Amino acid sequence: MQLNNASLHSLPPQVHFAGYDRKKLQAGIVHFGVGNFFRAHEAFYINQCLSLPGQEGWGIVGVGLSGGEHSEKKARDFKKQDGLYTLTEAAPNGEQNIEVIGALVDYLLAPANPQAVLDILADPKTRIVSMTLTEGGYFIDHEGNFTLNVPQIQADLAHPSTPQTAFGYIVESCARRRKAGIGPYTVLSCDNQRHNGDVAKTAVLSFARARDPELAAWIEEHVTFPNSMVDRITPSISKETAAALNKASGVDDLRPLLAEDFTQWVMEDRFCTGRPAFEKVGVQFTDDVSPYEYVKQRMLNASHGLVAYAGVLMGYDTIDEAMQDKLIARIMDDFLDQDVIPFITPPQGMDLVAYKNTLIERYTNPAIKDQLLRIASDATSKIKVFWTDTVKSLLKEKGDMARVNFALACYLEMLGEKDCHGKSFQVHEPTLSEEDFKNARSSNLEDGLSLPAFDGWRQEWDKPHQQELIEVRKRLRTQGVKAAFPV
Ligand code: CS2
Repeated sequence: MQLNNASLHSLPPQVHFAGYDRKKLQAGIVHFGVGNFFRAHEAFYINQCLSLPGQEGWGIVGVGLSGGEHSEKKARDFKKQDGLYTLTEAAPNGEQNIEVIGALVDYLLAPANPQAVLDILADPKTRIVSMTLTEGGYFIDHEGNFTLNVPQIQADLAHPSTPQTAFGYIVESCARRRKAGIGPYTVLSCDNQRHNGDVAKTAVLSFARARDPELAAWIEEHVTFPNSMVDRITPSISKETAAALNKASGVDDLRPLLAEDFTQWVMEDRFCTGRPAFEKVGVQFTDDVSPYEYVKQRMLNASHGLVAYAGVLMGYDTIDEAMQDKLIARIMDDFLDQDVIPFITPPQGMDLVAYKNTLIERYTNPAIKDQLLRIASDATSKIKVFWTDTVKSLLKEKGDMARVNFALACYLEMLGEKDCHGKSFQVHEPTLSEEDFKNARSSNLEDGLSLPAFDGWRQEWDKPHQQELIEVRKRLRTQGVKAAFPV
């Protein structure tokens, strides 16, 4: 059965829909970056809100920023299905729940129609602009400054009415709202960034200042940028997985989605023009998200990276498979126990060892089979965000760098795109230059130290510590991955 508004009322019994009237929905949120994570996380929460009374105004218009065949196909698929898709939530114990998500009321491909995107952003009914742009998508350097000197940003400054970036769109739409006397909207970042709202604010205000300081002042005064911590493991979907999901649901979904049953969203309650009833659907509010971010990024995302870099080199494909390897399971455990947990203060009442055990359960969830290459993608940007504080703490406290060096050495070796069995794979590293790849692959191991992933602690990084990393790499290259694991 095809999935669309008409078939919503005759879904197979194993497929659930919250049962609200989609005809009554209005767009109140515009979202940049409609990837799997957004569809399994924000859209999942909004879907639940929409079934509550008085929430019809919070439908989401998705915006795709990049063009090309892949994006056009995605837009066509969403259109065919009236924005609907199935989300299979899979628990580690094998239980599954299949839910139709109806939060996406429209999807716009920005390069094809920038005016339509600006129109919806400038519409008074739009009260939240959210985004998942990825860790590297904010043009922020390691000192926390926005980089104006990149082609897309320069293009957006030169041609404000045909932007290419989320920041170009936000600032131009704020200019239009201000001119028309329409109030602001809230900018809600949903990326894995430390203080993602502050990062988004820096990006938007820096861009706005370069364009028009008065407009920047208006944005600073009126627009709010709540920080939030987001969490839900959402793997990529291969053709085979899609077919299996559709077989189980009995629906011919063109974009079926799979996620773990665990989900978390913690945010600051700073919405300048109202918000959905998030508190009724499991979102936690707090005055300070930092302890939640620290725990999530330094424990989950960093250990995810560690397992992924080592696992890819050892020839594993998925994280549940890698976690079966005793060396990997042990280093993940030791890394969290010894290199992370002692240096972080958890939110009140949170037990970090219990959190670690939940991570192990989540990684080994056999239904998810999260791809190591997905986790390892854009590792350069992720290391900057997820590892810098851990490395700095260890350097400061003269801690044991063995496990961190092992992870970083694996990252550098991974850029050689060959596993220990000689099998090739492809990394996705949007921010690395050819020169960077050359340095990572160089037989002079010192060249690898220049990679931007390490910029966050370069100042504190003394020669003996650099040499330690080089030694691990030597072992990796001469004796293989297994021999390079710290004892
Ligand atoms: C992963 C995340 O890609 C990565 O680096 O660690 O996508 C992770 O799955 C999510 O942050 C979980 O919330």
